[in-house]
Amino acid sequence: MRLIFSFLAAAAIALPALSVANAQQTQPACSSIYTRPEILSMSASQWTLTKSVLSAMHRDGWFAWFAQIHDSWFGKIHSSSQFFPFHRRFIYDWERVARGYNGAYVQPYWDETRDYRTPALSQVLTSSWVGGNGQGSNFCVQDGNQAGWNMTYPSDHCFSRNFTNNGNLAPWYSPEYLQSIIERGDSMTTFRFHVELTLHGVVHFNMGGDLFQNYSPNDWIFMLHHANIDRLWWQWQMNNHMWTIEDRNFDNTTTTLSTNIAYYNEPISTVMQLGYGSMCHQYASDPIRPQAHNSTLQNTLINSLPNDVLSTWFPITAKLPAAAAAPNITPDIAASRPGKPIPYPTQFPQDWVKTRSRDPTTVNSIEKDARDFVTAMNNAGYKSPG
Ligand SMILES: *[C@@H]1O[C@H](CO)[C@@H](O)[C@H](O)[C@H]1NC(C)=O
Ligand SMILES: *[C@@H]1O[C@H](CO)[C@@H](O)[C@H](O)[C@H]1NC(C)=O
Ligand SMILES: *[C@@H]1O[C@H](CO)[C@@H](O)[C@H](O)[C@H]1NC(C)=O
Ligand SMILES: *[C@@H]1O[C@H](CO)[C@@H](O)[C@H](O)[C@H]1NC(C)=O
Ligand SMILES: [Cu+2]
Repeated sequence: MRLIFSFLAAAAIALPALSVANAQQTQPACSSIYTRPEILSMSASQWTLTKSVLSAMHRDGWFAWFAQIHDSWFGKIHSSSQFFPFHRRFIYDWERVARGYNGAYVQPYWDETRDYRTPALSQVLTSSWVGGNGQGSNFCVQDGNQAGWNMTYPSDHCFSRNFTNNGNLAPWYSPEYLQSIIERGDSMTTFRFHVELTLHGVVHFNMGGDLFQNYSPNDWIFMLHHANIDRLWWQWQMNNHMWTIEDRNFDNTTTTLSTNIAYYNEPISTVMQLGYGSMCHQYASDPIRPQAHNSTLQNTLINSLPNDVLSTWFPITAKLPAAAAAPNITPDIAASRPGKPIPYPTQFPQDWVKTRSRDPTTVNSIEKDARDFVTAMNNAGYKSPG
């Protein structure tokens, strides 16, 4: 009885929220939704199928095709409002082609924040999965599903990775920081810059080789990475930003929902809401629903952080009812929890920032924010379970 009652109550709350979210929806609802898994949760048979589709796509020139589009449009689809919509549409396009080879293909994502302390030790980067660092003077990748591949775009070369930090990869961004970005991103510009210039940039930069170039889709990690970036955008969208897109386009005009997606010439509105039009995918961690769900991480934050730190860095979590009840905890209580302090993330070298013509002031302020975050969390005695 209690179960039935809560189900009805939940449905009554969910319906008005859905119709508000759909006020701007012009696309038909998908008749079925498929789920993109985290790569390491794929079954052995699903991974075998995925690898064989990828080999066939490589044989038929699709890696070069996608690398060429990304390279040609690079300046327009980064550091602008195009960043999220273009890449959502682009990953969908890749997945569409792959599903033409085998309808059971779904594009997995890599939850890179899980591996943020020591990315080089990630299981994803082992020979059973996508392989690790390149070998020899040209850093040709010799293991994983792209082992020994020769790429043709922009000219013939071996498929390569050149990990930073002498092959060890420096730490990147914690799940806590991404959660903080999602909660503090009060405009598309703020949220987009934080994602683009932290986790997004550092994975490209740290991996080196093909993934570091404007033709980065040569490395299939590109698709895993951008599916994850897309998932983070969706998490933000579910926090009352379903239709938020205002941000500067590449020509410095203000973006609206009817602005076209670069290269595809389709309105941005067509990709905004998962579950409609061609966007019939959802992420295993974040099934389609009108509002964000409370996560285990949020519970950990509520139970571990003093209220001032919580409200500064996690304003949404701080407003959850449980937060009001959470007592201030002293650092030594926090220190007895499992987990470890958060390491400071990799910073981009200044010369790289200049050559990529990114605005150094913006990059520096975002990197400072990320360091201030780590300092505040560690000073509060927070131990990251990750
Ligand atoms: C890649 O190119 C190299 C050098 O041209 C060649 O020796 C090798 O056999 C090629 N590998 C594949 C898998 O085609
Ligand atoms: C590999 O990366 C290092 C910096 O991490 C750089 O100095 C070196 O030139 C790169 N090598 C190649 C072949 O790209
Ligand atoms: C873009 O437009 C805004 C608003 O008109 C203006 O403040 C800004 O300086 C422009 N930026 C560039 C790079 O032209
Ligand atoms: C999150 O949790 C709080 C209480 O713990 C609850 O009141 C709220 O409805 C939850 N939000 C969602 C979207 O589930
Ligand atoms: Cu890109």
